[in-house]
Amino acid sequence: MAEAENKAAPPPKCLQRLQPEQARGVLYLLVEKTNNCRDELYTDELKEQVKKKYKLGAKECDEVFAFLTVQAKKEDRPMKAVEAPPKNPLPSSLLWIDEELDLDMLQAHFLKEGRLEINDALKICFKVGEVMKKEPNLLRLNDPVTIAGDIHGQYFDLMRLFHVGGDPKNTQYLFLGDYVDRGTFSSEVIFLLFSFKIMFPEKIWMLRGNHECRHLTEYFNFKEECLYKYNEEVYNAAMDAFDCLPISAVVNGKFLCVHGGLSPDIRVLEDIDKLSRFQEVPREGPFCDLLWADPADDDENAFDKNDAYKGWFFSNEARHCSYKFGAKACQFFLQKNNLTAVIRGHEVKPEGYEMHFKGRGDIPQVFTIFSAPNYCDAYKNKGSCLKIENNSLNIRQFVWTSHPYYLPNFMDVFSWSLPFVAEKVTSMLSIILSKVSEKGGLTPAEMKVTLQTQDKSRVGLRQKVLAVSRVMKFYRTLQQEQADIIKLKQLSPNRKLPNGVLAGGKEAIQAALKSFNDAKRIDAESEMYPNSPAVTRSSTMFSLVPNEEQKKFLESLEGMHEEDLALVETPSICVEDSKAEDRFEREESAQLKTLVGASRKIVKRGDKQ
Ligand SMILES: [Mn+2]
Repeated sequence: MAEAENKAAPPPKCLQRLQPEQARGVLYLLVEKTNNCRDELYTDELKEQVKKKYKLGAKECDEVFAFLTVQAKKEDRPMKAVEAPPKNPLPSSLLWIDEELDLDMLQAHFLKEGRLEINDALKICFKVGEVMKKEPNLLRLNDPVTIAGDIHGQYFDLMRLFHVGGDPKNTQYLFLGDYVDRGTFSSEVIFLLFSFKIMFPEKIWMLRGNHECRHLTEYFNFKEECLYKYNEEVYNAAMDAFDCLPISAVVNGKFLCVHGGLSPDIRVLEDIDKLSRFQEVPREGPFCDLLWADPADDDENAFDKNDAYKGWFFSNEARHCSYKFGAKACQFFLQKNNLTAVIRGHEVKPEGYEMHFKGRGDIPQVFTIFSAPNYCDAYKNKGSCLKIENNSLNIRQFVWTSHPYYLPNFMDVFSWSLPFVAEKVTSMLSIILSKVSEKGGLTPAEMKVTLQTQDKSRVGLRQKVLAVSRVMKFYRTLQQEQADIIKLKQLSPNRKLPNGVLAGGKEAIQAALKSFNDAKRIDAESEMYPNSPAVTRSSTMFSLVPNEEQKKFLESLEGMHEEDLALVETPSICVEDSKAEDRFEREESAQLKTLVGASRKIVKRGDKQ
């Protein structure tokens, strides 16, 4: 019905008799009388009023009402420059052409914040699962390929990534996982990427991140988003699809790509193939390590004669889970498997990327690539992607894109406004109580006396006044700092403010949001394995590899000179900041939005550039 109303455009002839002001008069009369509730526009009483006032016949009056209803809908949008999201899900007939997905249509529909029919969402999850089930644990790919790190529900930044990294219809992409949680457009991200995967199964490759599991999506906001925008069935279907994601890839036989990092239980690449991956990500073990591990910091690699395992594997305190892997472990693994470097995501970096373990030869053994700029709307970091072509590595950085606003955790406006209401209520209570208390005439001195005389009712009242005014102050801070608190809450998966921030008052709240490092410090808890006691791992070298072999490797390192290391085949590395991309938002994004309803162009499976 809404569709039909939207299309009813031509103004009725009789309206031409009315002056524009008169027509507006009718509209305002209607809006005022019906308290802006459009469903009540057609009351007989109102019709009589309008007929009389503007001297219209019954049929003419019907026409005017129909026309003005449409006008009223347009008029009641306070920000007219901001287009309203599509009211209805994208019809299946527009999404599918036979069994092919219209990717342009889908991309544009999501840009407008549109949704899918439940059945189509389920169908996409099921189909992508079927495609990925056939893939091995370790994909073997060749360049050219664009590698992207964490996306975390930042659909609008994903559009910019496509712009910087190449059109996914004719560019090979490898995604390192963490598509969902934290951001508020995770469903759009996975439905679009899944659709690309279905249409280009040999061009779009997706690995599993630690967030692609039930445990984390329940703790963070992806499940909530699914329930808000779709339903539980869709959430479960997405989880089943996640269980099918492969967990690693090798590019050119030289670059190992995973979400997290190395595991002491994986000494050769073939070990990865042996894992059973069609399940929830385990709490520990090699499968967990690939998705959770982090490279050690430089100071953690320093030589320590008291610790034989320094630089190998040790407990990952920041994650409460898995290991940190050091430069020695990494170099041993790369050498043993004839690899050049590990490429992984999993950690936000100010520049969008980081090169680790440059060591003596200045050859990085590990690259971190993070593709969610201004992570959680708070980190102010850049995003990046890594292009591998002819054994040269090209890192392209990009900045963040503005996106439509959701309150944290899909909170509704009523919950959001509670601090305002609460402040008013407590201030009223405070006034009432203090009036009563004044009548009682208690000064602090009297209070002492009263305490001694055990006048419980008066003391009780006084204490209530004090308690209420404390609560009032608390609500006032909440209300005054609302905007910043909301931002901070965005960093919090469980609607709680980080510990101690509120007690620190306005200064603490603003300081927390000032820089990358502050955001990271406040957000540290979110990087841990949630709702579960920390698992501490004792330091170790590779398991299943004779200690002799690893010790020999250490000795060989001691004897090596910088020149020897420099001889190791090294790729050329180039970093590019995409500052010239500012046109993107104005032109391309606007162009994308006009695509809905435009002529439909389908790029067929297997099409080359
Ligand atoms: Mn991660």
